[in-house]
Amino acid sequence: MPRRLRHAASVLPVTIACALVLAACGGPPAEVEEAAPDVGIQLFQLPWTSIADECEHTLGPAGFAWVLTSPPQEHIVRDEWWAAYQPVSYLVESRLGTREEFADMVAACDRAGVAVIADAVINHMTGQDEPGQGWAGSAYEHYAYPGIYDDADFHHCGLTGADDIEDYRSREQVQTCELVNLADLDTADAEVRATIRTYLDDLLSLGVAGFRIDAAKHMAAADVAAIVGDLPAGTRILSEVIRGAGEPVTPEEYVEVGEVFEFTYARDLAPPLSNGVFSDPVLDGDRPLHVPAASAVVFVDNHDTERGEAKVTYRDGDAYVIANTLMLADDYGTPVVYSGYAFTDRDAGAAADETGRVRDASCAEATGPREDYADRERTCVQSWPAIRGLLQLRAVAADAPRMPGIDDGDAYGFEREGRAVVAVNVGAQPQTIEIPTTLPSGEYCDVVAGPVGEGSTCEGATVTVSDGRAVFTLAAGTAAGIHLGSRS
Ligand code: AAO
Repeated sequence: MPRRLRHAASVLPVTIACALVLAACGGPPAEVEEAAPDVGIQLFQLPWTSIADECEHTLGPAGFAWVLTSPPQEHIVRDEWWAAYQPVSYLVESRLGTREEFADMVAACDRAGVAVIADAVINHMTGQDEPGQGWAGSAYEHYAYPGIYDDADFHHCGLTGADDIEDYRSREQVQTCELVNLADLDTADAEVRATIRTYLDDLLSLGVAGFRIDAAKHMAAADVAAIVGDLPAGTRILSEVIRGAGEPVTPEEYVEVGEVFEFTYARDLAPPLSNGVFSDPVLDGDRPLHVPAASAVVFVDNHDTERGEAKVTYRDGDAYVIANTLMLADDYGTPVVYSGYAFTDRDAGAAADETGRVRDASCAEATGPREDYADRERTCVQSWPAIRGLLQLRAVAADAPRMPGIDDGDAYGFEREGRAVVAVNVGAQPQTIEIPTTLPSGEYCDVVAGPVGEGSTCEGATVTVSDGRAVFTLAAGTAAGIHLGSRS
């Protein structure tokens, strides 16, 4: 059984001396312990060479713990981004890079303290009715992948007209019919399991720390468990199981296998951003329709939802920062921040050269949020000052309890007891909100304007804590956060 990562990482004795934190430190240097990083970043359709650079220049310095890549295996040759989700073979050769580049990326990220989680597409092969050749030159037919799988390795469910899933309320359809015509592997079969396992072992040999299991819902949880069950201890398994109303296959079934992407989290996060009504999960006592915190991977959006159900994406700059503030300051689940590219066409692939290879891109000099992205321009969310500041706040918050939220008009905020306080204003007018806190009295720098430390002065507004209250004065549509290490 793979070990699950704790949602709040253990506190490490990392010390921020106040003198390093703010240029104008008053009094004796404060010592602030930080938790080991736990936050991930999904770098959607970014080449391995670029991810290697990001690990060194943005992810490691910002304190990201892990990066989720797009699928690395050979895929069909098409311009759309989703070509990556139609495997032709398990060669690590794709429009995102070669096997060698993948291995170099893992090593570079490792040096930067960033683990690599690979997106493993193991539920199916292609959805192509016509024979073809994959990116690395492998020949294939819809149900024939020479040397890998033949027709007997696939489900032909016989339950629907085209063997496609039509009714998500039927477990049998969901797990034995085809997801949008994708040839559905019979993952109950021992040889199929062994072939998939060989692929996962190969990626582990290249140094990955774990896997996102794509379309896990479409494989019985027992099948996924059998495939990943005896992987080396510590291998992370993140199952994609979209929670669907009235559906029999639930995320809870996959908790035994590892962590699960909890789609309810983003769905619950969005409405208050537009209506200002925050229902506080701490006051409510629990979080309905959420897997246990230690099993949950949470996100504001991902590559599917930014093209679908997500109410808040990079397009909504300020609201996106607010949503990420609430997520990163929260104590539920392991967050994964999302960073992709601007698009108007849902299917449009990332910018590529004339051979189809995705072009390198760097976020080292980027900032945001912005409103003026060109089509296919990278959003570079990992470089936004707010995200970097919030990673610092989260590390200082460590495993401090999340105190009950304060909902005041269009503003809302909460404390991580004695360690950090955040507040947001989703309204169209400026608003002041007071949050009870046990932080020491003093002046604090708002780190949503950017992290403090390494000689940098405070970029943000100052928040005063006195008499057990933090007083935030927030412009319309803004967020702010303070932590023990941001006191001047
Ligand atoms: C492409 C073409 C197809 C063509 C196919 C084969 O678009 O027209 O037939 O090639 O040639 C990606 C793309 C697809 C692409 C595919 C293969 O998104 O467009 O198809 O690559 O190239 C279901 C699965 C879930 C899956 C999601 C897209 O359960 O696993 O569909 N996500 C992953 C990846 C995704 C990828 C694949 C899987 C395939 O993240 O990028 O597809 O490898 C309900 C169900 C969900 C279901 C959705 C969508 O969700 O609960 O299980 O996801 O519907 O059908 C509300 C509801 C919620 C509902 C949700 C929908 O919130 O509460 O129940 O809305 O947004």
